[in-house]
Amino acid sequence: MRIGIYPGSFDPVTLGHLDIIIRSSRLVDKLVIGVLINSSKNPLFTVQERVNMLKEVTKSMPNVEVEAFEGLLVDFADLKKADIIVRGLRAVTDFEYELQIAQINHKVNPRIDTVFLTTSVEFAYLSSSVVREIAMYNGRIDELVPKEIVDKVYQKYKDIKK
Ligand code: COD
Repeated sequence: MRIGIYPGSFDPVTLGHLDIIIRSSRLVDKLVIGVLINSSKNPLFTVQERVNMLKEVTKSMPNVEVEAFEGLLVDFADLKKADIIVRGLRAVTDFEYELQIAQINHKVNPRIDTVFLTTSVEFAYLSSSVVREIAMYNGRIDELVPKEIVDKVYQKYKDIKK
């Protein structure tokens, strides 16, 4: 069984992430989406909220699981018996950082390789931080995130401003 890990912050999940999830889930028998419990990044959504949103948008995908993780990605990949780490590439700026991380991860655990999927052009500009910034000022995000989570993002900012 070929198992892939798609790790990230997903704060929140975007249509760019979803595109990579759909495409990479076709390349493996099982895809585990690993949501980083990142204390240093001070995320907008709690890890449980990020996991729940991902579960909701992937509920029709039988070979996709969502789990939170902390610590080293390669250790989580090992725990899940994964063969590959999936990452998305948007631009050359992503490449430099991603190449270094992929090489470090391979050095730490040579059993695991990183596979890169290039972004679909319509999502090349898209990131969670762009979504957060637009939503913070009440701009439209319905073409940026899965429909199931649009209201959750607006609600989060309403709760913060209370
Ligand atoms: N189109 C295509 N791909 C996209 C798009 C888009 N529009 N937007 C994002 N992506 C891709 C990203 O390139 C990335 O591959 C993935 O989706 C997730 O993105 P983010 O931004 O949610 O997640 P990141 O990049 O913040 O995740 C970082 C990790 C959690 C993977 C990393 O911090 C990590 O592995 N941490 C654990 C500690 C560790 O092992 N570090 C490495 C050794 S130093």
